[in-house]
Amino acid sequence: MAIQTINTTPIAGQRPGTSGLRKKVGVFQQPNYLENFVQGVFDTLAANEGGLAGQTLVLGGDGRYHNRAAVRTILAMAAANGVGRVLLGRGGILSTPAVSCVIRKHGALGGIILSASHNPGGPDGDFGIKYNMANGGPAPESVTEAIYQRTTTITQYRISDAADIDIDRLGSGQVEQMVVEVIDPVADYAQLMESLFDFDAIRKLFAGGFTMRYDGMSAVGGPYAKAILEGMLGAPAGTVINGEPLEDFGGHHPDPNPVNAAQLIELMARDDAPDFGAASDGDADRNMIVGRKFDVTPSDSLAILAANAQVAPGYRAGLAGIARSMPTSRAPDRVAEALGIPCFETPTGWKYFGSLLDAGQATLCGEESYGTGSNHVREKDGLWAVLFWLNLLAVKGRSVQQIVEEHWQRFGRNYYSRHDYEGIESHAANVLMDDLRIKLANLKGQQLNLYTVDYADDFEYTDPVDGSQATKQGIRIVMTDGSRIVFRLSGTGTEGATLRVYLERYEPDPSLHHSPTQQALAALIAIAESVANITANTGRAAPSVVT
Ligand code: VG1
Ligand code: CO
Repeated sequence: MAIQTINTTPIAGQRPGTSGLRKKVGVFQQPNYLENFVQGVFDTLAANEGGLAGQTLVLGGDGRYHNRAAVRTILAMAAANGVGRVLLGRGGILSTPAVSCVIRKHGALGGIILSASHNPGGPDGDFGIKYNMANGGPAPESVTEAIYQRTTTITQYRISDAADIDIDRLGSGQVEQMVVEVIDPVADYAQLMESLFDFDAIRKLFAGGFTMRYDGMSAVGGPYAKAILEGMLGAPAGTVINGEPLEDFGGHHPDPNPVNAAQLIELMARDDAPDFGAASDGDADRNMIVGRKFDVTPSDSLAILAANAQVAPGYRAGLAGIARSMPTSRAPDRVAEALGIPCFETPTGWKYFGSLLDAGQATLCGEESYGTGSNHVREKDGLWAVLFWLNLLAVKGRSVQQIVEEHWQRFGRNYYSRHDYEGIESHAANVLMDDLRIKLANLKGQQLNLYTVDYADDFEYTDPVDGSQATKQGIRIVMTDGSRIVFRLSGTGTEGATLRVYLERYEPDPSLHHSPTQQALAALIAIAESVANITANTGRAAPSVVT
């Protein structure tokens, strides 16, 4: 057993994106690729936190291909870098919200999450790594940037050559001087959920014959959903489908939206559909909520949970505020107004919610990308949202569709859709965005189709708590009636570029709440095409995914 110091040279392109460093598996399998990045993390921590001795780190991932190999490397490097203790999910498994929960509960310095989240897995799929801080949340840009800078000058990394420990058996082991505790991936998380929601009411709901399907998408959410829904809450066996995490997610795209979770959507569209459907993504931080023959948009879901938060014991004391990412619909803003609490608008990515949650200024947060969460952890949390809905359904005794439609009647409906143009050529995507930026100045006051432009800008954000700034966070064209079009390039993809076009229109009149979404947004869709020349710039006549 010896600690080796290995010479290395910087590898280009290790700057983390919206949520960590994500690349094709083959890129991560290159010699020194993972090692350089991990050493960058440890060097940054050593510099910022005054050493790693005696510190605890949490480690786990979504079980995708390369997860186990990466766990072995990181354990050997953590030991060589003097980390005191690692809490490792059994089999290298921990969902993203569970990592956040375990960091907070055990007072860890931070955690390393191995996941490319909603991106496909397998030998030809994607892999990813991300560092989370002591609050349980994603490292802020100042830290991810320091890690990246470190990878550009790295000359050596440290690694132990000690024999591998058994990561599949609960209990303590040791690598060099470092203790490794292999923990049950579900236990701490399940306990936290039980403290937030009315499990008795949900048990009664299931006991009364309420039916549900939870699609684990062959990703990490399955074991959590099985333990909590079928184990603790008495839902019948078979409630969780695709519940075994597979290294390639069974070949599926573990992104819970109506396009990728087609099996669940088809089931929920049948006459004999279950009462409730839900799905989570690769690392179980996203959620999709579906009623019988009825999809709930993520923005509406956030607004509805906020409006009804008092049904859940964990939120009975009320909400301090709501936070949503800028492209998320303004449905939650109307709820915040009615509740007399602030609604914060942040850039895309969960890392921007952390300071508001830490400061007690926001309680619930969400993104249009099927992400919902609260101050219980510092990540979005798929199963948490599903349990919140179950708690709501149990208390209200109404169907999903009734709850959503009653919400629209009270607050109005924000028709909302996102159009993704995936895998387009990077240069073309940048040209499109640059052209739009040039046009911005002249859009104000212009009449476009049925709308008049109120203002158009490139979203900038100053964090109200710590004053940190983010620029170029999405181009938005806002109409005088509050309708909006937002253009952004994705920061999580691994091939070419992905253009996201977000469309929103507010409709106060309940008699007009039942149009098909794309039809209700047709005029805005036409404006987006004409202002950004999407077809000419991308060579695509239509988006590849519409949600
Ligand atoms: C996407 C979503 C964003 C989300 C991010 C991470 O980012 O739009 O809302 O926070 O994925 O989610 P982008 O940059 O591709 O638009 V996850 O579940 O992949 O960690
Ligand atoms: Co995710």
